[in-house]
Amino acid sequence: MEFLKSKMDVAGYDKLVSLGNAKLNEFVLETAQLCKPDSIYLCNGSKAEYDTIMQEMVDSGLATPLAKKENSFLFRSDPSDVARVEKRTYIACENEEDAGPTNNWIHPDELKSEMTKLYDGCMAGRTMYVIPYSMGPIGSPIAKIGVEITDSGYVTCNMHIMTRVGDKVLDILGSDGEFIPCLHSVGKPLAEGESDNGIWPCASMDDKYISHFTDEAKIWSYGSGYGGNALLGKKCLALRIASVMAKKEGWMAEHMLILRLTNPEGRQYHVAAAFPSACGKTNLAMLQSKVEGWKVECIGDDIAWMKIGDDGKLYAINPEAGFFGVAPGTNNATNPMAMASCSKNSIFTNCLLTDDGDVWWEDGDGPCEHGIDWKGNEWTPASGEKGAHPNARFTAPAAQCPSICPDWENPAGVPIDLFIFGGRRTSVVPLVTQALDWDHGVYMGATAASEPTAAALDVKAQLRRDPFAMLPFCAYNMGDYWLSLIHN
Ligand code: O2Y
Ligand code: MN
Repeated sequence: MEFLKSKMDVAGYDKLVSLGNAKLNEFVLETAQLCKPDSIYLCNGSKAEYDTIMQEMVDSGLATPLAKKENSFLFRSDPSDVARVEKRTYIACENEEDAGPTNNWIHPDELKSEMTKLYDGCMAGRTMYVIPYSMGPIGSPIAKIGVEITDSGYVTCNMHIMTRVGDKVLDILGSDGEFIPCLHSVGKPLAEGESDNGIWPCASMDDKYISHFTDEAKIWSYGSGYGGNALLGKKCLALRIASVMAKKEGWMAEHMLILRLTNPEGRQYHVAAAFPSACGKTNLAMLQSKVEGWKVECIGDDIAWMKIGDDGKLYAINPEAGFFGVAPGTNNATNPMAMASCSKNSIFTNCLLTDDGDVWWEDGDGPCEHGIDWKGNEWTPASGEKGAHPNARFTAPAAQCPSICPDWENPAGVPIDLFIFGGRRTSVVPLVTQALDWDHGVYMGATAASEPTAAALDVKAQLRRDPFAMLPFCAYNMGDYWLSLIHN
């Protein structure tokens, strides 16, 4: 660490030294030596920190403050960097068989050698943020700690909302605690005196990598600043890396919303539901009951970690702290809870900016006559183009959802009573079918198919099988996944 201090400005140096976590210090030191940032900043998770990083992005033209929404900001990404890219998403492990037929396998040595060349000097001119974060309530026996190192202020602010960041996580980590190392760079080093000038930094498609080293539980992402490619706690850690850990440790990491139903007699039921990306999980999770006397409360809208408790029941937690929801189609009729969740303290990406300083998107609340579209061009309904990108997003704190369940942060989780497997189908299959028994339910989940959405850039098929909505996220052999679910 002495080496770093002598070479660059390291905010948080004393904290790192006093913590004395050798694995963390090595991760920071090795990354700094490889990526060569101008400075290093250890995140403490405070509001002041969020405000400072956001203000820097406002000053540099990357973020636009919204006059109509308290403490909320709009970002426009590069038009090539608007969603997850599955063809650039890799599972690297020693044996190809472990990744199975549904993953994009590569040998770890080959991937490391390709990516190390790209990482060399990639953070020049930038700050390297070190983000200690917890997936799951801090200290929960089901929670996991990650440390994301990134050169993106946008990623850092989004991680503040989507995960639990900062000093409390370091306290739990201590000098010998385990964490999942996550390295991210936008892949756009700056020359001396150069700045982004308000332009979203990223690399070309062929240089984008979202890589998961599943044997050693670590993540390397390069070249994209967007969503699931860059906020590494979400799809990369909480689904792909966690799916492999869960298999080894005897629990489950699933692409599922969690909700609580309470009947008129006060009996609670907990539902976990798996639908592919952008197929309505957020809307179902935030449902409001129209049936007299029944109540619906939201626990999570995207990911469930589940473990069998001492009483033999399956308990689920939502490992996330926020929502990264699809904006188009969300409005006060389809999902008033989501609209309230993102009414303040939120980040919007690739939405249209209205003339009065609000955000707008297709199939939102009412029309828009004039604004600046997601590409930064003047827009009217006659433009013939979308005002917001179909995968435009809001990042909002889960605690702001009016229907959030009082137990959403319960470290013990909630007992699951039933599963739903669904997808986007406009024809052929019945709207709802009930499985005859457990094995029939496994068969239905394993064979579910869905139409493509804007959540993944490169998925164009008319219809694709998406077993348990985990096709892009199960980082081990899908055959083993199915077998583990069959009654025995
Ligand atoms: O990278 C993106 O565009 C978002 S990916 C995402 C975000 C929130 C919830 N689910 C997903 C997904 O792809 O399943
Ligand atoms: Mn999802």
